[in-house]
Amino acid sequence: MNDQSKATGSSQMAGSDTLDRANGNPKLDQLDDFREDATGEALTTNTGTRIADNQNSLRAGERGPTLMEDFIMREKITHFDHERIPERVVHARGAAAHGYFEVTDPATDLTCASFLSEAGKRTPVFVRFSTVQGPRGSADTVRDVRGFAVKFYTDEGNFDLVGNNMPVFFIQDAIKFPDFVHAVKPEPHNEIPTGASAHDTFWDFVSLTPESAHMVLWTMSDRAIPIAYRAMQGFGVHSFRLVNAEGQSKLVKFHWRPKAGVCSLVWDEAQKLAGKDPDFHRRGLWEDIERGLYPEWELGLQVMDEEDAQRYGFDLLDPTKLVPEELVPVRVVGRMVLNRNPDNFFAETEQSAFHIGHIVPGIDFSNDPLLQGRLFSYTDTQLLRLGGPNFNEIPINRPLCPFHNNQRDAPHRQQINKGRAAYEPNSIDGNWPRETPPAASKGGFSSYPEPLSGNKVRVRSASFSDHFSQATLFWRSMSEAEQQHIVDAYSFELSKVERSFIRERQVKEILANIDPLLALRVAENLGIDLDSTASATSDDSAEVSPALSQINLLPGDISGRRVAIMLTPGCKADEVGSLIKALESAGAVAKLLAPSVAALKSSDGQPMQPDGSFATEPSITVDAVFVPGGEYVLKTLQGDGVAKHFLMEAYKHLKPIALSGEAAHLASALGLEEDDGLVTGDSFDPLFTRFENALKQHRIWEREARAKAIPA
Ligand code: HDE
Repeated sequence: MNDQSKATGSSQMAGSDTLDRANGNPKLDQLDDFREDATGEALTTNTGTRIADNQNSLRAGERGPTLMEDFIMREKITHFDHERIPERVVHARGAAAHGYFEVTDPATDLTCASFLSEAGKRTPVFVRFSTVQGPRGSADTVRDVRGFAVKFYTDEGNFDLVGNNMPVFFIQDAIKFPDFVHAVKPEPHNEIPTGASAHDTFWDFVSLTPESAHMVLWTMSDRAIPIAYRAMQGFGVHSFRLVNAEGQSKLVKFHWRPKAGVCSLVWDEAQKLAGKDPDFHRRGLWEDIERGLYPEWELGLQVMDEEDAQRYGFDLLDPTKLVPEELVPVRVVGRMVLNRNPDNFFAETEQSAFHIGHIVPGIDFSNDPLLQGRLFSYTDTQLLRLGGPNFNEIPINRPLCPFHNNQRDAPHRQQINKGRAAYEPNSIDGNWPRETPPAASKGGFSSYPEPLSGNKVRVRSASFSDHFSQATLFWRSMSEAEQQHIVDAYSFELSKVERSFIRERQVKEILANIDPLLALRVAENLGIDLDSTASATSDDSAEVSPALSQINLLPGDISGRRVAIMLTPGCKADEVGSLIKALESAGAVAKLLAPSVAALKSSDGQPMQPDGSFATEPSITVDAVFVPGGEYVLKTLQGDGVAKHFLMEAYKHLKPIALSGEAAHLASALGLEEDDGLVTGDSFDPLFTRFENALKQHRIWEREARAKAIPA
């Protein structure tokens, strides 16, 4: 039950027989199950002493000083004072959910990992999504990479696939990570900006670091402002290694493909949401799961032979490169469904500790130098954040399969280890727990015996030196609208950079190397003179990868889309009924909105209860708008500035809008030109079909140039 329905639930109960008359609270059997641990139980201290008074501290006289002796107050406040743990140094802002992974096509030819071995086999998962730059309390919708960390609780131990929603990274070597993070984080003198990369230190660093060009381009694209976690792809980024029962190894890239397709916000929406609903993504995830609209992804693998590591014109160990799907297709092996919200944010989401080094037999690492550095960092950071080496005993991190070893003690130890032999070999306890030799099935983990040789050096391989070809590929693969958004994003971000030499360096030394026209378009917006390249044109024969464009990644249905239904007094009850039914049967969410949350009377004289008002649920929180016909629809909406703004803003943000019956006049009254997405009509079925078709496209891109004239 979400907070909203909880609140409604209790207000409905007020004054009814369900009240416990003695104290005005709902009766025990009417309570939701959040406190099943303590419902009907006495309030006590942490050591179990029942508390008689939780309202007043112990005083010397009614108006006298508080006494040190008040162990109840001191215990309570001491615990409160220590409630926070250090937030994650990156990826601090996040939300998570439980679910399962199910094998659809076993990968036994590639790996002996048992969780990928049998069709239909299910493994519980916990998945945390995050932004990178902002602190715990920052907004969800900022321009940033999104973390996509999956913990598989397999029957052979935990496997953490700690990825992002973009397939490449900013740097090639872990030793540059602190520099990169210091540059992107809020600037140290004034801790500004929160949740944004539009500032001097970020652009200073990336303009001096050409290896970041490809990833920065991704972060200037629509991928950096996803509409929902459920609508993001996920990538393991590095090449990993899969090892089968015969000991054969392949390099592999992990892909998560969302069933909901890949869709984004528009920039104006993202910025407004950061203020009006900073919890937009976590709320969406939570509500979808509570509604039973479970987010779902396919897990895919791109499989490459090790001998081909440099065959593709780039190095498979270089994390600033992706493998185009046209070159190596993605083989789908399973699906992941998120179907349960956490019970407690802190205990689960905040205390979850992901680690790229949590792997199981059948999976192994490559020599990607970024991956290698991460193998050190993730345990190290938990020691500080979770206060010692026992963080894997915290319920959310604990494996579901048995685990035994001779590690003992340290802060916050949960297990009470029995016996005297905490060492191996031992003869006191029969030498248990013992090693398991590697074997085809249920064997112990053994590293792939990759032959290695070489001098001890600090060098970057020459095969890592092409920083621009794949950035060009990405740029060239975008649709016209996507390219325009990229130009707009660079122009916006660089306009916020105070130092002109940093802006110029980014345009002249980075963008010009990606594509001369990209550089030119951004330069024009910034007033930078690009004389030498002014006549430059893009190379139209350059390669493209259609799989990189979101336009090609739409789901083909409207499942999960949120549709605002603008109710007005006298609106046609039968039409609203048909609309809700049609949306629900397509898996979409109907949101009944009205001038206020007070019930209003529809055409049949019956009260209709809105879910929210135009002000509390602004158009930026929905994907499309439907205005049913009705006697007073024009009068009501035209006389309501918030409602007018709602419609105009939805139009500006390229959303499908249906104006039914009398409501059709709103188009001309508000100066909104009809197009494929602004549909009007008197008859419900054809109107809904046109509306649904427009919604399948998600946005009406052909409207974009025209919509610019509408005030933000
Ligand atoms: Fe991380 N990263 N990272 N990272 N990362 C952390 O671990 C680090 C990198 C990613 O939801 C930290 O527990 C280094 C790439 C995600 O809890 C820390 C390097 C990718 C999350 C850390 C990288 C990621 C983290 C901070 C360069 C995509 C959130 C708190 C060598 C493939 C996990 C923590 C969650 C979190 C270090 C680069 C993804 C400090 C040193 C590349 C999704 O350990």
